[in-house]
Formats: sequence, structure tokens, C-alpha cells
Amino acid sequence: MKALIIRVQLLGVLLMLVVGMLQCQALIRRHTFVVEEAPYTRLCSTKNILTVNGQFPGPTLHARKGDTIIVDVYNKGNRNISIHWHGVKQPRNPWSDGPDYITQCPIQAGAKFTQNIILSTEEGTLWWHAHSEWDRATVHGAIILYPTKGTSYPFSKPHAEFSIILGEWWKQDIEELYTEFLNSGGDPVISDAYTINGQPGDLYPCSKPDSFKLRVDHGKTYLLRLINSAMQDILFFSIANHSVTVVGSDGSYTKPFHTDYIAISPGQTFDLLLTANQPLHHYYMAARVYSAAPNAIDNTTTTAILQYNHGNYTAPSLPNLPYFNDTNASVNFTNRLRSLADHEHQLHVPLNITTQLFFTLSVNTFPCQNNNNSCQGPNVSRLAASVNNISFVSPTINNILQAYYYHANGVFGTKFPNIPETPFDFTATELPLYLQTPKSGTEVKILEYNSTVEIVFQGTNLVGGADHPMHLHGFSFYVVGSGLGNFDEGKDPLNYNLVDPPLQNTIAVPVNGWTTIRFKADNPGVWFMHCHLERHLSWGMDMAFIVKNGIAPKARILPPPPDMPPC
Ligand SMILES: *[C@@H]1O[C@H](CO)[C@@H](O)[C@H](O)[C@H]1NC(C)=O
Ligand SMILES: *[C@@H]1O[C@H](CO)[C@@H](O)[C@H](O)[C@H]1NC(C)=O
Ligand SMILES: *[C@@H]1O[C@H](CO)[C@@H](O)[C@H](O)[C@H]1NC(C)=O
Ligand SMILES: *[C@@H]1O[C@H](CO)[C@@H](O)[C@H](O)[C@H]1NC(C)=O
Ligand SMILES: *[C@@H]1O[C@H](CO)[C@@H](O)[C@H](O)[C@H]1NC(C)=O
Ligand SMILES: *[C@@H]1O[C@H](CO)[C@@H](O)[C@H](O)[C@H]1NC(C)=O
Ligand SMILES: *[C@@H]1O[C@H](CO)[C@@H](O)[C@H](O)[C@H]1NC(C)=O
Ligand SMILES: *[C@@H]1O[C@H](CO)[C@@H](O)[C@H](O)[C@H]1NC(C)=O
Ligand SMILES: *[C@@H]1O[C@H](CO)[C@@H](O)[C@H](O)[C@H]1NC(C)=O
Ligand SMILES: *[C@@H]1O[C@H](CO)[C@@H](O)[C@H](O)[C@H]1NC(C)=O
Ligand SMILES: *[C@@H]1O[C@H](CO)[C@@H](O)[C@H](O)[C@H]1NC(C)=O
Ligand SMILES: *[C@@H]1O[C@H](CO)[C@@H](O)[C@H](O)[C@H]1NC(C)=O
Ligand SMILES: [Cu+2]
Repeated sequence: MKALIIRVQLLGVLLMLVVGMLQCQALIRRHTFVVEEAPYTRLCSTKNILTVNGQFPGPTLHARKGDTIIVDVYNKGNRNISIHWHGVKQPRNPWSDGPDYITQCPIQAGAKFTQNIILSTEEGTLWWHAHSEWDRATVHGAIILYPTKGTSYPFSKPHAEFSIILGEWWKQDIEELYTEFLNSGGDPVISDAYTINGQPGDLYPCSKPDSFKLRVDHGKTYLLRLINSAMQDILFFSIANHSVTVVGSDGSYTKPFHTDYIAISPGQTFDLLLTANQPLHHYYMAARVYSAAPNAIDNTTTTAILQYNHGNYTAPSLPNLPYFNDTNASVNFTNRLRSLADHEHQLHVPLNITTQLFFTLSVNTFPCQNNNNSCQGPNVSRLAASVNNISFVSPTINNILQAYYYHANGVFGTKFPNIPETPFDFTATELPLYLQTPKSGTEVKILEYNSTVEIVFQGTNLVGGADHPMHLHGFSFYVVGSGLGNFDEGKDPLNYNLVDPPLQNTIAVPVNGWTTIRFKADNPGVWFMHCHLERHLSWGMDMAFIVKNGIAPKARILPPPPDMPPC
């Protein structure tokens, strides 16, 4: 079976080479993803996990900027699945975006769906992952986007490159974990390990022989493509005795800066240059949680080994990672990001805002609805989350895109509020309990084609403040400002960076703080926006935009592919 897949892949590569020689511009590349269960042993025990092509992490997709990748997704598992291409803007093509019940119904067991991944301006590192229930824990992989032929990196060509995928592992089956989480009404069970390229590393039982090893030659410079695929946690990452230079994030180049550590949200990527300039020893690279709250966190540390060639073994020592609750370290790192913004990579920061939005991000509670009143939220409540006090309810028998495209009623409403209905002191230490219970609904915000949108995200201290890595599908956005406490509309906009703000698809709104983003709504379709901490997503910290068609034919949604999964 594996041999067959490899042969098919080789054939694909040969075909690509031939096509590549005939045509030197954007390529169409074709891949097969077989979603299937496979046994994996970690932390001294073996369990079946959902994988793509039997691999964990899954296969890496390579392309050049502007190519199109076609992926034939075969669901050979026993459950519904969908796949999202995280950070790929998919111009006019929401059909292949992936989130189940938002832009498609899931690919059912035994079914196949051919997804077109239309690349445009993205360059650097992105990733793909399942977007159904909590399957992305094991169903994910890297997308590597090289410069177009005839152009090059805006930095010296690295000697070699490595993907470093940070992940999170439970001994328990993920589907079971998810069901238990929903039933409990409380926080999810914390993970048993973090992982680097699927391996927990030396500090966990039964893991040492399999630690990921990155072998380098002294004097050479390497490109590390760091991806955080963890489910519930922002992570700090660092390499002992080495600093790195950040040169890209979320598929876009940044002004280079040196740093001893990275703070990376689930959903984000960083391109890092590492120069191997230390004695020929072994060094740990390590990652562990950043969390403002001390409770319900996996406090363990995952490691991999940076190993110099031609050296002798030396026991590696750990890097200095910021303390788990060091919000300053997290915020400080994020605030250093700047777009490269050179002649070849020009910015188009919207300056004239036509659609001004203010979205509160809250953790909430509902009364327990279990008959036996067994909910594990505070005061026997059921935990929830919301944007502008609406806890998002996912459709279950249809999806928003299909309902919108075919004018089906009753699937979603169009009354998502532009601003909170009840303003309050969002970040106060004590907040009245009546504010804590949100509404439920499936409301979208309609955007005119080409409107220029600004969103101020305001974290609140309802139930408990937390950082929220907000992710928008269908766009990259400029992060023009951020701060702690309540947003001050008189003062804070004066400090916006409209010159070289970073271009991200995921940004952590700091705990009890705010972040402002801008984008131009020039991609017609239905686009999900949600917190990328999986528990917050499941609790309802989500909403969707519908960007209307423009007038020109090139400003309209493409027709749906013939094999959209049926509902
Ligand atoms: C790494 O840095 C630590 C602290 O600065 C130092 O004590 C140690 O000798 C260094 N290790 C190597 C192998 O250079
Ligand atoms: C996490 O580790 C730190 C330092 O070891 C400790 O102070 C803290 O209490 C731990 N937190 C949890 C939730 O275990
Ligand atoms: C490794 O050890 C050998 C034997 O002790 C020694 O000759 C050699 O110089 C060492 N290499 C390095 C790079 O330290
Ligand atoms: C971080 O947690 C420690 C306890 O582990 C606590 O003493 C300290 O005040 C916390 N720092 C912040 C900034 O919350
Ligand atoms: C965090 O940074 C702020 C200034 O930005 C400073 O006032 C505060 O003391 C710092 N807190 C810690 C725990 O370092
Ligand atoms: C943020 O980091 C930079 C560089 O490491 C440092 O100079 C600055 O003082 C830090 N700022 C805060 C508020 O900690
Ligand atoms: C801003 O946009 C509005 C609506 O499109 C337009 O009427 C106005 O002229 C624009 N202002 C500037 C300064 O471009
Ligand atoms: C309470 O009800 C939930 C589902 O409604 C169930 O999963 C749980 O096992 C029940 N707990 C007890 C103690 O009966
Ligand atoms: C739980 O209930 C008590 C008493 O009514 C209240 O003081 C407390 O704030 C509540 N906590 C939460 C998180 O709702
Ligand atoms: C959210 O809406 C509910 C229902 O209308 C209300 O009781 C609650 O106070 C609202 N909370 C906030 C923060 O606006
Ligand atoms: C949308 O904006 C683009 C770029 O500014 C412009 O070329 C196009 O004419 C606009 N389309 C519409 C329908 O406003
Ligand atoms: C799988 O997806 C189909 C189509 O949307 C749906 O009818 C079915 O209920 C789903 N099954 C499960 C177990 O969620
Ligand atoms: Cu969140």
C-alpha cells in the first residue's frame, strides 16, 4: 500500500517536472491525501490516530508563489472529516477552504473531495489541518511556498531548511477527549505532552531515542519553518546558546530581527534563520506553554536536538524559556513584528476605513443543561465563549456557503453586531455576573466588495481573561496596533503603525488587551473567523463574514466544483 503511494507520488513528481519544463510560470501540482487511521506509539503506549497517508505530522506540500495545488482527499477513516489550507487566501474560491458546516459539509467516510488550493501572494510557510471537531490534533502538515522562478528570498540563500512543527499529544483518543469535553461543560483534559515534529523529546518517558535531531554544519545558515499546530496553547520556543533571526511570518516576509525566543500562537508560522556558529556540541531546542492563567495548563517541555556534524557527544542543556505566565515576553515578541515592506514586497494598508468594527472576545457561562446538574464550569455552569456576546452555533444540516450561494433560508442570520450592544468596563477585575451569559446564534457580518475593514478586538475579563489567537480565513490582515487594558478610541489610533505593520492570518489578542487589524474585503465568499485555541472555538468564539460579489466577472465567486461533499 505504502509502496504504491510512493510510486504514485514519484510518478506525480515526474509529471510535474515534465509540465514544469514545458511551462515556466505558475504550476498546477497534484497530490493525493488519504485520510486513514494508523498506529503510533508515544509516551510508552500505542494508539490509533487519524493521519494523512499514514504520516504524523502529515505530508509537506511544496509549491512556488502563485501556483495552484490540487489535492484529492480520500476519506478512508470511519468518521466525517474536512481539510483547511491555513493562510491560503483562495481568491474567489471559498469552496475549497474547508471548515465544516461553514463552507462545506464534511467529507463522509468512504467519500472523496478534490480541493483546489489557489495560491496568490503567499510566500514562505503556511500549513494545512483538519477543520472538523478536534481532528487537527493529528491531521496537519506544512505548506512551503518558494519565491517564483527568477526571484529569490530577500535574504541570503540558506544552506538547507527544516520544518519544525510544534504539536500537542494526548494519551487518550482525540474523538473521545472531544466528546468528554463537550459533555463535561468544563475545561478539556490537559495534554500529556507537547511535540516537535511529532516527538515529545528527552524529558518524557519512553521518548528519548526518537527525539527529532537537526544536524548542522558549523558556519552554515539554515532556514527553520516553525509552525504551531498545538490545540490549546500559545508556546514559547527557544534554542540553547543560539539566537535566531525572524525573517517571515504567516506566509509573508518581515523586517529581520534577532531574538533569543519566539512566542507562537496556534495557527501562526515563523521563518527563522539559524546560523550554526557555536562549538560543535549538542543543544536542545525546546517549547513550552505561555498562558496568563496558572490553571488547566500542560506545564511540560518538549525538546529536540540541534547537533553539529563532526562534533563529539555532549549532554545538551536547556534554553532559557520565558516563565509560563510571562505576558510581557509574549507581547514584547509579537510587538516586534514588522512587514519587510521593500520595493518587491509592497504594502497596501487600507487608510480610508469604510467598515469600522469593534468585537469583544469573552469566555462565558451558560446555566448547566445536564439533567443531573453535573457541569464542570465555575459554579456548576457550562463554559462558553463569544464574539460581541454571541456564542456561535455551527449549522449542522447545511453549510453557510451553500445556503448563501443557493439562497436557502434558515441556516444563518445577517445581524452580527458591529459593536457590543452593552458597553462595559471590559477588563475590570470584578464584573457583574449578569454580563456573563451570552446569546447563542449563527449570525454573519455582510461586507460590501472592496470595503476597507478595521476590527478592534477587545479581550474581556468575563469569567477570566485569556489571550485569543484570532484567525481569519480568506485574507491576510495588517496588525496596526495592540495594547493592554481597554482600547482608548481617542488615544490608541494615534499610535497605529500604518507604515510597516505585520501581515498575519492569526494574531494573539493579549490577555485583557486589544488588537486592531485592517484588510480590504476584495475576496468574495464566506470566510470563517475564530479563536485558534480549540476549546474557545468549540465554545463559540467564532463568527463568519460574507463578502459580496463585485460587479466585474473577476470579482465574483467561482462556480462550485462538481464534487462538493453532500450534506
Ligand atoms: C551555553 O550557554 C551557557 C550559558 O551562557 C554556557 O554556560 C554554556 O557553556 C554554553 N554551552 C556551550 C556548549 O557553549
Ligand atoms: C508550572 O510550572 C511552574 C514552574 O515549574 C510552577 O510554578 C507552576 O505552578 C506550574 N503550574 C502548573 C499549573 O502546574
Ligand atoms: C572528538 O573527540 C576526539 C577523541 O577524544 C578528539 O580527537 C576530537 O578532537 C574531538 N572533536 C571535537 C570536534 O571536539
Ligand atoms: C506567574 O506565576 C507565579 C506563580 O507560579 C506568580 O508568582 C507570578 O505572580 C505570576 N506572574 C504574573 C505576571 O502573573
Ligand atoms: C511588563 O512591562 C511593563 C511595561 O511595558 C512593566 O511596567 C511591567 O512591570 C512588566 N511586568 C513584568 C512582570 O515584567
Ligand atoms: C522588549 O524587548 C526588547 C528587546 O529584547 C527590549 O529592549 C525591551 O526593553 C523589551 N520591552 C519590554 C516592555 O519588556
Ligand atoms: C473614503 O471612502 C469613501 C467611501 O468609499 C469615499 O466616499 C471617500 O471619498 C474616501 N475618502 C478618501 C480620503 O479617500
Ligand atoms: C450526567 O449527565 C451527563 C450527560 O447529560 C452524563 O455524561 C454524565 O455521565 C452524568 N453524570 C452522572 C454522575 O450521572
Ligand atoms: C460563583 O458564584 C459566587 C456566588 O454567587 C460568585 O461570587 C462568583 O463570582 C461566581 N463565579 C463565577 C465564575 O461565576
Ligand atoms: C449578553 O446577552 C445576554 C442576553 O441578552 C445578556 O443577559 C448579557 O448581559 C449580555 N452580556 C454582555 C456582556 O453584553
Ligand atoms: C476594487 O479595488 C480595486 C483595487 O483598488 C479596483 O481596481 C477595483 O476597480 C475595485 N472594484 C470595485 C468594484 O470597486
Ligand atoms: C457526517 O456528515 C453528514 C453530512 O453532513 C451528517 O449528516 C452526519 O450526521 C455526520 N455524522 C456525524 C457522526 O457527525
Ligand atoms: Cu480564545
